[in-house]
Amino acid sequence: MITRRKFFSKAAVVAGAAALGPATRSLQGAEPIGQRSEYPENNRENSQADRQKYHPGEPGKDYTPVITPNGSTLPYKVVDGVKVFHLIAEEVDHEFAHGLRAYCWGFNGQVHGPTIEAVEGDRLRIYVTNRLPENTSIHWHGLLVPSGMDGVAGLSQKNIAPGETYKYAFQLRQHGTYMYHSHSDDMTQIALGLMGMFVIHPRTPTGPKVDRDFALMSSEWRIDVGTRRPVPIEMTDFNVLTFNGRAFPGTAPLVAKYGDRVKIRFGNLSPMEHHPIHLHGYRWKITEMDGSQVPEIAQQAGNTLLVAVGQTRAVEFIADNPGDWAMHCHMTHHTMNQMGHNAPNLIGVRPGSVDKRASKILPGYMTMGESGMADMGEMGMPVPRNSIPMLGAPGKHDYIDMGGMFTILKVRENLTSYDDPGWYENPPGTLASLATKDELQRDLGFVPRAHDMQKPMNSMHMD
Ligand SMILES: [Cu+2]
Repeated sequence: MITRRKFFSKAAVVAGAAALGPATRSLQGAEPIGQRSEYPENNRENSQADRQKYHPGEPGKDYTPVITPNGSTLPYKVVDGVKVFHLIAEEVDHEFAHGLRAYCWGFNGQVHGPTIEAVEGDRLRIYVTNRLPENTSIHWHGLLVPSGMDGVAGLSQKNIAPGETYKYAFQLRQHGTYMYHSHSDDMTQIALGLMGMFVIHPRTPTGPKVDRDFALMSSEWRIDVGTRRPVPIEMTDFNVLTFNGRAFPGTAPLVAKYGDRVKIRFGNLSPMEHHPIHLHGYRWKITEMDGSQVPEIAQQAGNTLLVAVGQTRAVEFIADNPGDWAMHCHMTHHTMNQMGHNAPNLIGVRPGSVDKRASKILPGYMTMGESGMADMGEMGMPVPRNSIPMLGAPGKHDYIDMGGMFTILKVRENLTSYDDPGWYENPPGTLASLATKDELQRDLGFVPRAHDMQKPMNSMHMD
């Protein structure tokens, strides 16, 4: 980065050169004063050697591309050594999971926008076209850019009016996991989905190479049952929770080969809530916080990681435990689909003849939830059009009564591709099963039945 002091000293040298005349040929190639470069803070690095050093990073050669499950990576082209991207903010008819669509705001036909991926040192020009009915602007969340490129409408730049295209130009001076999002009418535009991930790979990678590199952005929405427009003024009662704009069972699994080094980058741009993301079957290490690398000695191990609104985190682990592993926000209401929260509590209630009597005036009436709420999705009750109340998914062993911010890590031996390998085949002896009478007699000394549990474990003699 060229500091103010360096800029002035350079200006002084060039001014001096003009006064000295042809004696100072060594300054040829320096930017003439008054002619501003698109990359003013990097003029000094625009030499031939630096252009070589910072050639536009290439996927597969300079980095292992990130996988955005249910999403994509924004394509680019190189013009005179600069990577050129184009984002189009527009309305998108988006599917959250089969059975629920809504008119959201996204980029390039997607919710959320495609992941922008580049390499530290790359020079970027990002064009942003506004096809929304109101002003917008884009903030590069966490990126070290000149103030006028920071995208806060009114503060850093003029609004991008409907129909206009703005140009952002900056050089990437860092690496790590970042995000981009609207910074104009933020409450509305973020609630409707105008955001995406921004991944910058290191120019000179250190540490072990990652085999599978996933990016997941968390968000939350309020979509009233039967409607098709997220409610931007919601503050507390969100009913659709998503990874990359999809609610389970609409989330694509994360597939890894046994032995792969897996990296998962989390970003959270939910309007209001933080999400503790929990992975089953593994212990990961936290390698990045808000894009900054955590030194190896300081990398905390764990299995649940709070990703607050506005934060990014990255974790790494070796996929050494084959199976189908749940990964989800651990707030239980964040793994439900469009559940209302104003229903009466009927757990333990015996409906008696209520159903029969009520159905005379409300055909099809059925008291629900008196033994818990797990069955509601599976029963396939008729639901209002365009809604997924309590939707889960058929699993290998039973119905999976999960939804929302939930996905599955699938780790397999002998994979030939990273396509969804289907359900995990449990090796013999590694699947929870119905206990036999012999086993119960041997280990508990009795066979428990539903209504006579007189002998709980804590009354047994442990000798
Ligand atoms: Cu959550």
